[in-house]
Amino acid sequence: MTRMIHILNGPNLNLLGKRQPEIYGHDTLDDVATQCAEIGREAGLETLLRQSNWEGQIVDWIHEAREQAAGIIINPAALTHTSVAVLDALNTFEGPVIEVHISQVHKREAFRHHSYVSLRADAVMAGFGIHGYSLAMRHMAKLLG
Ligand code: CA2
Repeated sequence: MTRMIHILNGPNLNLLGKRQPEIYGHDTLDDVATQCAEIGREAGLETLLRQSNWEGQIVDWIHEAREQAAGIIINPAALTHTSVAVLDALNTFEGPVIEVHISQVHKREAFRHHSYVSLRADAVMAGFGIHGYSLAMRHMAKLLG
């Protein structure tokens, strides 16, 4: 059976490629989905990419991943820095979790330097642009063997 990777994206990431290209680049979330699916195919992994502006929806999708996914790649966006609820949900997931940030958050405002999600993440990518998702997929394939 093909193993499934859920790629979850938080608030405002629907605007990727449409606003602030100087920070987040020109590629869209659809481009991310295409690239991750391609890497997944090579590695025998299926991918499902989702985005929501709602914290509770992200929590519900993490619960869904408990039943359906072998691993989670998550860019929680601003929820990274605020959400104990997302952290608590991730703590109930048993497989590998990789946190991705498109921008180099440690070069930005101080409030972006702390991540609740990093308390659970097995690996963290920051500052690789959307390539960070591809790198996370490759690392996920390695972790899952
Ligand atoms: O660098 C990242 O990936 C972030 O997770 C992006 C979040 C930010 O709050 C985090 O500190 C770092 C913001 C997502 C907003 O996405 C946009 C994309 C394009 C245009 C406007 C917003």
